[in-house]
Amino acid sequence: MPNKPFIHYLCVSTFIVLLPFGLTACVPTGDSLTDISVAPSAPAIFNYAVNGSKTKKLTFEIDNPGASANLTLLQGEQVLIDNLNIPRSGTQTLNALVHFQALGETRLQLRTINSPVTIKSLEIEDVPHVAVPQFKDISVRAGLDKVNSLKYGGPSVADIDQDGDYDFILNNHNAETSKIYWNNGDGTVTKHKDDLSRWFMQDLHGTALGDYDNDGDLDMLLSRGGGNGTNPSVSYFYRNNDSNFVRYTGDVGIDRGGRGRGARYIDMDLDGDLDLLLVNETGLANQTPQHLFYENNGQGGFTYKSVAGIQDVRSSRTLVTDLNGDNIEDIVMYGPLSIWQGNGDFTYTNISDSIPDAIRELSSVMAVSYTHLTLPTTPYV
Ligand SMILES: [Ca+2]
Ligand SMILES: [Ca+2]
Ligand SMILES: [Ca+2]
Ligand SMILES: [Ca+2]
Repeated sequence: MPNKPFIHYLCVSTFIVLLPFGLTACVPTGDSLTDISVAPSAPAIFNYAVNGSKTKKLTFEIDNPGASANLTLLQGEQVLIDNLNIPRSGTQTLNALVHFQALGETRLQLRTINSPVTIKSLEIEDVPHVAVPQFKDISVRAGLDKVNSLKYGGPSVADIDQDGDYDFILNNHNAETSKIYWNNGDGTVTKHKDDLSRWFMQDLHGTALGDYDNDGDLDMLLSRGGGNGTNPSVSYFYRNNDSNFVRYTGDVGIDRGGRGRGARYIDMDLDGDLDLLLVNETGLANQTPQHLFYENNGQGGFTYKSVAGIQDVRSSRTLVTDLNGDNIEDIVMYGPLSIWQGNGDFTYTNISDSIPDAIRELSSVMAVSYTHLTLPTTPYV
């Protein structure tokens, strides 16, 4: 017997403008809603009675007139869905699991950014057998700065000081420097005490950690942006000297600038040392190559290498993984999506034709992950 909670809602913009004339645009239909208009300046607010299980599956049929949009669902101040990516224009179906804190009447709010959207239907179903992981923000208690700065890329997480726990580099883009935090092993961290001012510079992007000289410690690459394409910058390379990072950029042969976004250490020629891929955004003049490859010369330095094909891809996000299990790293470039199979000799073969059409048509892809799925013999939903 499906749950049939009582639902009623109103659209804020409609409320303000049309309340004297009635709320004819928003028609509740039991546990499904239809024709909800949400605009960046006009969220939709509605009451919802949480009955049955606290965990629900929400299925949105969304019409997006823009190129892309993002949808957020809030229960009071609590975020239930954070920037659900609506990746293309037109009508599409997306779903999400949410966990309500309590049963009973509550007020929900839908927000959108980048484009107004119309939710043609929203179906809400009980999923009592699924547990949604719950997280609590302990950043300040743990010793992390909460800074109001744009971010780029996720943090770099590794045991930098080799004491058995993960340390963190948190990337900030503009108003704050990127920061290293040492894990104290007791649920707290300590901010790197050395001269952070040398990293207090603007237009920072992603970081990467890898042991480029095979001496047992992790060395760091810090990507720098290119002033929106006007000022291509050379990424900074830091060698790890007993957990002190010393900048060696030019000394190790990294000498070409770009509109830096991220870096990846990959042994691209299978000779046992880590080579470098510096991923850049497209420059204003569409310069080529867009991405920079450096071969590790095995003697503490890098040598620039031209890698035909992949170096000119107009994407600036990267996933490195071994897609075909041959122990050679492959590269997924995305936004737009293309897939490059590593050949182990510093060449990459474009195998993008293997992408299903439904995925190839997506635009504004913001994240890609890879996992090995073993499907159960008895399907469950
Ligand atoms: Ca550590
Ligand atoms: Ca090292
Ligand atoms: Ca190598
Ligand atoms: Ca491979």
